[in-house]
Amino acid sequence: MSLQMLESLRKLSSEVREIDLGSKIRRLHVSELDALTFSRDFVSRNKPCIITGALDAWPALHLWDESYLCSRAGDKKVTMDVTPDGRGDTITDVSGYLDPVNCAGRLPSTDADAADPESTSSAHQSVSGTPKGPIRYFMTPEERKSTLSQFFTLLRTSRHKPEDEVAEELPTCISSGVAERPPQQVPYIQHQNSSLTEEFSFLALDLQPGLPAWMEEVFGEPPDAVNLWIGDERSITSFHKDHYENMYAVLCGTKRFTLLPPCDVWRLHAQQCPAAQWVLEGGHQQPRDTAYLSNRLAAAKEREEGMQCGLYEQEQCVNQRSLAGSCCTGHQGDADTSAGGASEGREACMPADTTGCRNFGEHSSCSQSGPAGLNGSCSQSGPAGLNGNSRWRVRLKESSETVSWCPVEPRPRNILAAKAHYPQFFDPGLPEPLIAEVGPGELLYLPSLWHHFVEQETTTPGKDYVLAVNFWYDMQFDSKWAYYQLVEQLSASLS
Ligand SMILES: O=C(O)CCC(=O)C(=O)O
Repeated sequence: MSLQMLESLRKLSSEVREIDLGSKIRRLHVSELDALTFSRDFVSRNKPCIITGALDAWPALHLWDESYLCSRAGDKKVTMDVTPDGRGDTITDVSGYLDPVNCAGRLPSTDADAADPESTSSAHQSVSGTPKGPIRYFMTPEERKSTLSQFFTLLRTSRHKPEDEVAEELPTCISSGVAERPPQQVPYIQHQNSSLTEEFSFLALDLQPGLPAWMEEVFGEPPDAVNLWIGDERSITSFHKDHYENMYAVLCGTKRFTLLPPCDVWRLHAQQCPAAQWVLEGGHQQPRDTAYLSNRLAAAKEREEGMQCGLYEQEQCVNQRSLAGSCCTGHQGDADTSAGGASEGREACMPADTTGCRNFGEHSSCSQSGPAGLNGSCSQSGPAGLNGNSRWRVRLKESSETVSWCPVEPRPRNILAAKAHYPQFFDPGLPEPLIAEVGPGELLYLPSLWHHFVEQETTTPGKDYVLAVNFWYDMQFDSKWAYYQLVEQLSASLS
């Protein structure tokens, strides 16, 4: 049955391309469109296009740069999302951030037989008796309030890649042979609560006269949300879909959208993962100025002079106890195949006390791993910590929260492993994703339910950031939606 189903889904994906979508996204000038043509040729057919010339009258297109934006924003605090790797809202192998000794047997989603095709973390594999596979959480970014000027400072200083520049100077924890490095931070303004109208309303006039009036006619009402996006090439948005019709305007730099139509949902190998959030613990809550790196280097040297590795390890373990505890706060809804191991772990590490719970106050079952965390057996914390003041940690969300998300990277580092893991995505007999490269002044119509993976490049001379604004309009829940749900259910039953 499932082979037959797979064949039918393959046919569906191919036919949709042959009948209507083709393999290229059409680019057309706004003057070629009106309500009727846009609705007939694109929206009703759930078909993307790139529109040129629609933003020509926006003052933002010419005015917006770092100094203008910062002077308009002044001291106002806005939300920036920060991650260690530029990946917010994505399935991440966090094994490098967990303590392998204390977490052994208690990890929520370990699959020892499956190498994560994107994982760069291998430190945990070297510790005998500990899980050898990736540990996947759906990670959301840390949300930090800062001024826009602090955001730009962090965007720039964090490009210094402390691990490259400072690594040679850093102390190495001998027992693991793994150098502890300062935590990398990648900031991205990407808050999606209609951030432009909620947090950046002082910029709204710069978007006048807005999108062509006929667009609202087509979508039936004003946009539900207008969002501002500011980042650089380090920030990547993983494959997902939205229940919105999306008009995505790029103002500076280039955005590359890798797109799959809704009927291809079965090719994305969605996985259910526990949900967690990145938290940068200690020291670096506020963006630093350029003195930050040199101060940190000096601190590292000072530390190196007086440091006993054992003490250092112990300090890490104190921090890691609550993380180990987090492995055993109930993921009752965890659909991962390792759930059995995780539940054993839950029993095995019930709290002796709750001293490790300071970041997990909301979880009554939150625990620490007991004396093991203090006995020096803790070997390393992966790329998280340098000096005991600052390290990325994984904070679990509500105890039962799991998220279904697509793990596929369209251009993976390890293509062979990726093909083995995600054969439906990389199947050479199936159509390739469509690519939309959207440059300054261009507007992408991204139809509802299309899966999109978004990268960006700082291609505008003199601007080392990418600026964009998007408009989300409510989608119509019509018969296309009902068909889509059928495909999604078939896809879920395939896996
Ligand atoms: O620009 C990005 O990074 C992501 C955009 C996106 O996912 C969206 O507009 O729905």
